[in-house]
Amino acid sequence: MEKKLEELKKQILKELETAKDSQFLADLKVKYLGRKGELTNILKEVKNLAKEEKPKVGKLANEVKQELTDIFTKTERIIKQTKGTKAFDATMPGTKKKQGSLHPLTQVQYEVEEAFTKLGFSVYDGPQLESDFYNFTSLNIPEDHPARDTQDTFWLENNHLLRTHTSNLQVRMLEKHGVPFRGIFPGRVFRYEATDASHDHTFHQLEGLMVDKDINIGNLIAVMKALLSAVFQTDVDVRLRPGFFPFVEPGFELDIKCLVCEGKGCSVCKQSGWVELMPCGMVHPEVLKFGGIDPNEYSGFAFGLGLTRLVMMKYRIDDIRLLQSGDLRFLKQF
Ligand code: FA5
Repeated sequence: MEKKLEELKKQILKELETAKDSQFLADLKVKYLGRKGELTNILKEVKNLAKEEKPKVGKLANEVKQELTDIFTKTERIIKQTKGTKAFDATMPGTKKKQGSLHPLTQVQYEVEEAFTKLGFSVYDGPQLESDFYNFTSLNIPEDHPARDTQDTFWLENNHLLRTHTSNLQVRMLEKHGVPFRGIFPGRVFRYEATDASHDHTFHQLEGLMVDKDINIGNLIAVMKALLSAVFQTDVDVRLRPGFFPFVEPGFELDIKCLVCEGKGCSVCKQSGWVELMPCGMVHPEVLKFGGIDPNEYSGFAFGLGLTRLVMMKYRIDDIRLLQSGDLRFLKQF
């Protein structure tokens, strides 16, 4: 009987370890210590033992009962104290606080940066508040050139402005780093224009510039393709057509088939089925000269990716204004 008592005690203690709530504990108590409980039954058998065994076993049985009753009481108290809070278990993995997420623009910017870093490009930053010289003149857009009209912006009193494109960094980079040069410069740009589904007054571009000996259009197209497959991870329809920018010669417009409507026509692509994504071209000799580079020795390509438009295409966002709205219902989807 002593052995039986020891085994029963072990079993009860084991089951007590799993007790998480008062109801479970109460049921366990009835099962073992109740009127018809297993321990109570053993206690009842003591009276049938031989006379010389009775005192020893009876004492042990009462001790076990008392010990278990105390443990039940203690466990009940712990359960009540930790009610509503989880018992601390140092072996459990830590809990994570719900955090925000990166803005979709930042996510795509990082993807593009990674793709270009693999191609040997470095990532640079530069001023958003710019001089007339770097934003226009050094890009072969002198005062009174009609190309200025296509990029009206917010002017300050000292002939400075909020940059209209990331091309403002082309000459700055050549001046600072010289050649050979391979870099991208993502950032915010500003234009004084009416907004619609695909135009905002503040948006993001990502400029690319590569200048070295013997750079040609083949290099430019290879880099464009690498970029698009890194971002979309699948083939997308693009078209290349001639485009005019005073700082490239020849110049191209790279359009992407609108992924919001699959090319059928919508407000994002202005019913055309195509979205202007990435103008590009071979750097104009005048720009190289402004950067202190000899155009007879060096050539290069540049592109100005509309990063915000790229995000719209990637996530099929049908209104550009959502991206800067700060609306959490929109942002929580990314
Ligand atoms: C430029 O800004 C040139 N600096 C691009 C360039 C760089 C050409 C290097 C050649 C060599 P554009 O104004 O077209 O070009 O703008 C470039 C891209 O920015 C557009 O294709 C479009 O994707 C995006 N974009 C232009 N205006 C807006 C706008 N208001 N809202 C959102 N995206 C815009």
